[in-house]
Amino acid sequence: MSSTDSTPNYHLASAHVRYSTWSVRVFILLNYYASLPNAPFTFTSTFYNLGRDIPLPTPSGLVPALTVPINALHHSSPTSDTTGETTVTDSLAIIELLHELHPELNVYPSHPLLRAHARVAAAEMHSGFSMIRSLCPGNYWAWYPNFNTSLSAEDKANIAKDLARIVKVWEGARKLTEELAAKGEVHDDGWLFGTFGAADAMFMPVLWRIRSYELPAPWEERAKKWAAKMWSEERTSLVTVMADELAREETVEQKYDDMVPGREMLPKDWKFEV
Ligand SMILES: N[C@@H](CCC(=O)N[C@@H](CS)C(=O)NCC(=O)O)C(=O)O
Repeated sequence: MSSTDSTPNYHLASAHVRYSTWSVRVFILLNYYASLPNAPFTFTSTFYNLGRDIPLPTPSGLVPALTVPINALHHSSPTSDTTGETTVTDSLAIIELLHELHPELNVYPSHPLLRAHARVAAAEMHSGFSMIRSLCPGNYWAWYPNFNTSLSAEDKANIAKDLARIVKVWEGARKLTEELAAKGEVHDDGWLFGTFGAADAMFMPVLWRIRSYELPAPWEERAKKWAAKMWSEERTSLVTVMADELAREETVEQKYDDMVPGREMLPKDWKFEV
């Protein structure tokens, strides 16, 4: 990472990402961009133990929360008072702010059609898929190989409905991006909307849940290819994102580990087969 005196430094208040589906969205984006050559910002983080570190020291009492220097917000139109810093909460609001602060990163794509669909995808993830979220709590080193057999028929049907829509969103994103790339209108690195951005980060937690809980996703080819990329690329892989937590026993919360019966540990070398 390279930085200069004018490179802004942000601070992320986060839960340990192994249990926090909201925090990981922001953490993965910050991590990805801060590791780029000529990264436009640096960041530090404080990780809290949910349920133990109460109250969380953020305006909403929730994490994630990102603290940014006020002069970074005013970079294009300085006002009289740009001293100090401010804290922004809510994962989607933080992602929108990163897009505004660093348009060159394409947190949302620069192509208007792709950008519209990337925003829909991020927003749909933010407010939707309630069955998977409530029945499959985030616990990303965990593996529940027999989870499906323990579900009621009703829960299975509800999860199947969420999975069908999720795969359609991923497949649709990749198809549209490929079509625009074939016409030379966008650059495509294989992420949902071409370059790594908001939609990839927003969907990372449900992708992990599909793996952890062995959920029967009705895979389509492009969606599966994206999942495999997300899972195995160095900067977005589970092992990279949680390297620190893997080594630190104090990040484990028994309460969350015991929430769903039948827990085993995810084999670290597991990969999506495409
Ligand atoms: N809509 C918010 C939700 C944030 C949220 O609910 N965060 C949880 C952690 S994942 C939290 O801070 N819980 C506080 C606690 O459990 O004490 C977002 O997207 O940031």
